[in-house]
Formats: sequence, C-alpha cells, structure tokens
Amino acid sequence: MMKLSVYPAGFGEISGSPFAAKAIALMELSGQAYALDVNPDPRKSPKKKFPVLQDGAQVIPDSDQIRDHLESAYGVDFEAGLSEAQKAVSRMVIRTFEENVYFAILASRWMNDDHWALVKEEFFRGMPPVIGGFIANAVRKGVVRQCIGQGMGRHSEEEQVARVEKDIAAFSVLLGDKPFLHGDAPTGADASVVPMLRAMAAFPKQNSLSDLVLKDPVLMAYIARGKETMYPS
Ligand SMILES: N[C@@H](CCC(=O)N[C@@H](CS)C(=O)NCC(=O)O)C(=O)O
Repeated sequence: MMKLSVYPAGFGEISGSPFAAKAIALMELSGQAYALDVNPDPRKSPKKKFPVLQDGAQVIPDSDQIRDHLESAYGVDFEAGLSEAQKAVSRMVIRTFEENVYFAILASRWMNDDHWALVKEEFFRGMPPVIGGFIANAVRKGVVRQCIGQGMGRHSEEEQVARVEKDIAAFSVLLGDKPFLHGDAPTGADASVVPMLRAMAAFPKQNSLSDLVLKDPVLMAYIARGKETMYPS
C-alpha cells in the first residue's frame, strides 16, 4: 500500500502544512488505498520537505509530483471532463495559491512575533524546553529566509494582505456560485486551493489575513464543502 508522509495536525487542520493537506486530498480523490505516516521531521525526505509519497520502491516528493504519479501510474484523472481552457485556469489558480498566497501564510505565521509564539507552541509542543526552543528558532530562521528570498517577506503585513486580497477576489469571481471551481465536483485545483484557504482561516489568532476568508461566507462554505468532500472522514 502507498504511504503518504505528512506533518502532524495543526491549528485544527488535518496537517499543519497546506501542501500535506493537498496531498491527502489528492489521495482521497484518487480512490487509491494509502496509509498516512505522520512525521514532524522532513530532514530525511528527498527535498527535505513534506509531503512525500512512497509507492513500493518509488519515493515521490512534492505534491505536484505526487499528483503526476497518481495520474501516470494509476490512471487517475483529476480534471475529468474539463476543457483545455478550464485546465489552463486550474494551473494558473494553483500557481497563484501555491507560489503567492502560501508565502503570505508562511510570513504571517513565522515572521509576526505574536503569531510566532502561537506557531511555536502548536508545532513544537512536547519538545524538551531548551533543545526544543533551539530547534524551533533554527526552523524559524530557515522559513523566514524562504519568505525573504521569495519576496513576500519583504513587504509589510498590510502590503501582503492587500496582495492576497486581490488573489482571493479573483478566485471568488472564478468560483462564482458553483460548489467547486469547475462545477459540482472537486477537481485538482480545489485540492490545492481548499487547504490554502483553510490554513488562512484556521489560524488561531484572528488577523487581517485570516479575515479574508473568515469574513467571506461564500469562501467559508466552499472550504467546508471541500473538507467534507476531499478530506478523510
Ligand atoms: N512544492 C512543495 C512544497 C512543500 C512544502 O513547502 N512543504 C513545507 C511545509 S508546508 C515544508 O516541508 N517545509 C519544510 C522546510 O521548508 O524546511 C509541494 O508541493 O509539496
């Protein structure tokens, strides 16, 4: 049976990582049998990140590659019935959320000192105080470096929220009053977007970033539907 390695649950979500939650959603949508391997330490994984899928001797890192694997090895179609134009929209939407919105989530969690105190408590709970604090601060340093390197972390929080607000507004236009991005059934794009929006909303301390989802009843209904349909019961 395939084994999916993901970070533990966090902030009430199935995994503290939206990419891990995406991979779980893809596995669920695929209908293939798999076991979850919950692991807080990605250092031994090929890209030093989670999620990672193990299928026999094959080790597949990265949620996009996991999707490719499910499509090529098992004939899963995450875009069944979609037109080429809809598939193109999906790709752009996925990139917007994974390469832009995600970094605002990261920056909010790991760069804001008030939020960091909560993140530290949630993600590093149970570690011995001194060494745990040392590890948490080292991980924080690495994540902050990623946010600065990608660019989102160079903007003020107000600027970050303003950018994400426009992305979310564009997505809301595409979603319209449909249950999922392309109609009644979730597709690959929903497996990516729902975990990102859920990660924004789940943050324990309400803030201007989480409000973009929490104060939007259409998006709240969308992510509830996504959880109901794509997450394990
Ligand atoms: N492109 C990767 C991104 C995965 C990713 O960024 N995972 C984060 C957690 S959300 C991680 O493992 N970070 C560890 C690190 O950067 O040290 C995917 O789609 O799977």
